[in-house]
Amino acid sequence: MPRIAEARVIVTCPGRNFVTLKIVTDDGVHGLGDATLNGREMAVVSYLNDHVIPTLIGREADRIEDTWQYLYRGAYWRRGPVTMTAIGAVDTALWDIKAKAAGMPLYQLLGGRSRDRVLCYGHANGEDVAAAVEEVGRYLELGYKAVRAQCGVPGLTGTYGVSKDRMYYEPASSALPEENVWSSEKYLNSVPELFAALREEYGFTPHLLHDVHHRLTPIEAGRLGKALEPYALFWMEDPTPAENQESFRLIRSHTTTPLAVGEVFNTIWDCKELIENQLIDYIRCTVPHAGGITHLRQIAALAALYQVRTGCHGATDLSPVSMGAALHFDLSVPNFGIQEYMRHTEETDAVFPRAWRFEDGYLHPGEAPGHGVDIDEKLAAKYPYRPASLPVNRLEDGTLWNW
Ligand code: CS2
Ligand code: MG
Repeated sequence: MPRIAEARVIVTCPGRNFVTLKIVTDDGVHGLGDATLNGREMAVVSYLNDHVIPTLIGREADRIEDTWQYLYRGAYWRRGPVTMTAIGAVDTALWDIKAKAAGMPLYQLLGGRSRDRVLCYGHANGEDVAAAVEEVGRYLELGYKAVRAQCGVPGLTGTYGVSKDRMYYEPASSALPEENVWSSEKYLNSVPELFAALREEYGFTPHLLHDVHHRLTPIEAGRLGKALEPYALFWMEDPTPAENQESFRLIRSHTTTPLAVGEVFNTIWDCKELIENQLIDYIRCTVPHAGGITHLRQIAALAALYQVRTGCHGATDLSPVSMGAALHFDLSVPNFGIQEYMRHTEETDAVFPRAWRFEDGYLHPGEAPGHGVDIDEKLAAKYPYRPASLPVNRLEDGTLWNW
């Protein structure tokens, strides 16, 4: 019965911050979990070091479910992004260890593959419609079958999802939050134009997606969804802040554009109402922030009852370890929909050697035992932590808004 001999947190910043939990068993097998929570990295580090790691040492490494219950129920203070990210990291590392000990790629332990490869979407953006259309074309040339498109809003200096660096979008930059200016009125007028131009240029074969990033009111979201219907989006993401889940009834009653929500959720309880009332089409929770593989599988099982499919968040603030774990989940889960895929920088790829690969618009987790992602600790040590915050948003009159 292997026991946990060592667990430690590795913080590295090869271009952006990543927090990785490494667990080692007394028979020398190690597993990794991603514990990165963008802009709140050190809170998770402290939670792991102060409250989780001391309880792990000496535990049986193969009791994944019991460890999950111990960390969730046993904490008394349940849920929340910091706690659930820490639990997610432990869970991922333990699944990695179990699969390595079995000599199998993780997806085999999750029931084997339900498909041959994992459809993914990339991020294209541009300062205006013409630039965004061109950029989507570049993604299609790279082989992507699905592309998320965002473009600048006339009259606003910069907005979510639009970056000067076409290859790597990174919203968390300055140590203190940057302030952006937002106008839903200006935005609402510009988005349908973008998708009309994209369908005109590329036809209806490529899947197109769009992220509203929590900014609209329910009735505005209904209006946007309706305006986008002729362009047959794969999904419209996070149209409103989803704390008010009841409001999705109103959005739904106005549009058949599919809805995707969940990147800021951390447990099945956040998803339950939206899923059970069939108010969304895709659930976007992901491995590190929703309590790991163990909990994400429960969310997917609930979603499957209602024809809701998965669409795991995969922004650059999720490390290659997360992506590895997500791809094993994606390959195995029956109700998979799509996987978000944003490229990491070369520095990040060098710190995290990996088995997963991109090919012709699809991802594959590879056949290495475990989740197939490791960390080069020597290289990681060369990139010390740099404080970085996500921006905040204000309306043109100065009112604080959702970023
Ligand atoms: C996003 C993210 O990928 C997405 O859909 O909404 O870029 C999100 O802004 C970041 O993960 C925040 O850390
Ligand atoms: Mg999003």
